[in-house]
Amino acid sequence: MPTQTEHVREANFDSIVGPTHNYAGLSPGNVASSTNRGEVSRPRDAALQGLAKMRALAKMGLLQGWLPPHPRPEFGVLREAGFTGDEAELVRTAAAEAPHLLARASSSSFMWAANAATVAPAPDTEDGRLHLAVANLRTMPHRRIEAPTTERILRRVFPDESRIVVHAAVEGDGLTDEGAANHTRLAVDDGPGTHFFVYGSRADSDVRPRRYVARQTLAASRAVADVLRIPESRRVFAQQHPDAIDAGVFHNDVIAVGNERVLLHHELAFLDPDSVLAELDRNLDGGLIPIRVPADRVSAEEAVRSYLFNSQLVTLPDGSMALVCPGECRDSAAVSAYLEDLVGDDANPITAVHVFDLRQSMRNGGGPACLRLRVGLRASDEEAVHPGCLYTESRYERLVDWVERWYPEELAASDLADPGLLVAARDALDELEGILELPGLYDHRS
Ligand code: SUG
Repeated sequence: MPTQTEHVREANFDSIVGPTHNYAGLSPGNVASSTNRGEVSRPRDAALQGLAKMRALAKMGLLQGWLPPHPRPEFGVLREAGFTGDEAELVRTAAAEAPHLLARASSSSFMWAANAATVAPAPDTEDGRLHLAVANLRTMPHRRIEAPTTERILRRVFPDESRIVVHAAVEGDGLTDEGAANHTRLAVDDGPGTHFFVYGSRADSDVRPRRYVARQTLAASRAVADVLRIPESRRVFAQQHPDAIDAGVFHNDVIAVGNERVLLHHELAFLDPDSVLAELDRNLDGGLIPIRVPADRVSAEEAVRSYLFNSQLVTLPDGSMALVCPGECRDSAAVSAYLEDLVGDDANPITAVHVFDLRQSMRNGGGPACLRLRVGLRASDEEAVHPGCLYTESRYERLVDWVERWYPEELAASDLADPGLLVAARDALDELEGILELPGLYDHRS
């Protein structure tokens, strides 16, 4: 059996959706984003749906946190493109002359916290500290602007460098990294973690998708593993199946989800599933519980439509596991039938399914798992987290009230040029600094 290490409890940090959540169709290869391009969004519902999920998981006895939204629009995007003037003028001229740039600068895509960083809990790392590597998100122009703000936020949420280290995003040719969406920590009980990295392409191979872009490279996954100080022997790398990417699986977390020793995955998830699963099993000293979902039960297209694999797989306080699914899974006859069999099967520890309405996020290709960053904490690390970013019922109520007062009910693309939205978004964030006890967080706004 693997050696025992200190107990790691998983916390889920969900990002609070921003008031400019909208559907701009900015992510080719993400079917929902392209399909819903130009639709009117509902930012208030989006934020409340996210908060309701956080509350429900906290009530299940899980450790829950939240991350503050990024300020939007990101005026730097407009200034770099040559637009000038005060903020109201910037948005007005950008809306008239380059609406795609205004959409890029206004996106709430930081809300998918699984893409914020990759995380290695302290007992897994060479220096015994918890490490977070901010993702560079270089592939998509509207997402690559997130890294500096994500870094600033994470440094405030995890301020104690003696225990928790936040690293800037990796940089370099060919290093395109999407964070924890392509990473899974597996472990047998309190044994050491195995870090499983999934990439879409590698420089020395022509095997890559034909229709869409592969967002993560092997070189980036390796660089992230180095930054996180994960021992070589505890890293496993696997290539995503290019046909999956071409079916709309732009991140591994759209086709596989793992927790402890369980890896629930679609048969099309990996290019060479047999060798990947064998290597993971060896790394876990024979303890891996692989659950393979065959395409004749759930097709790759149905997996993308329902986001079955973008469920959160969590360990409940009694040691059993639950799957936290989006409502779209219930709407799918194939997925519902599969889930019923999964829960009824004693060969795996999954005993419950919880369903959430996350429609606003789902319409941009983000399910329950996208909305959260998993951070494995020892008891001593928990004390090192900024308390204002850990769930309490009273702070939850203040956040709901805050969203209800500040967030627009509906948002169309043309509304992004409204100076009233700018002012409201700014005032809202000023108030949020107080609620989360993060004074000065937004002082650096561009
Ligand atoms: O990067 N959608 C995000 C969804 C990210 C989901 N995250 C994980 N799978 N972990 C993306 O494609 C759409 C924005 C728009 O079209 O307006 C967007 O960015």
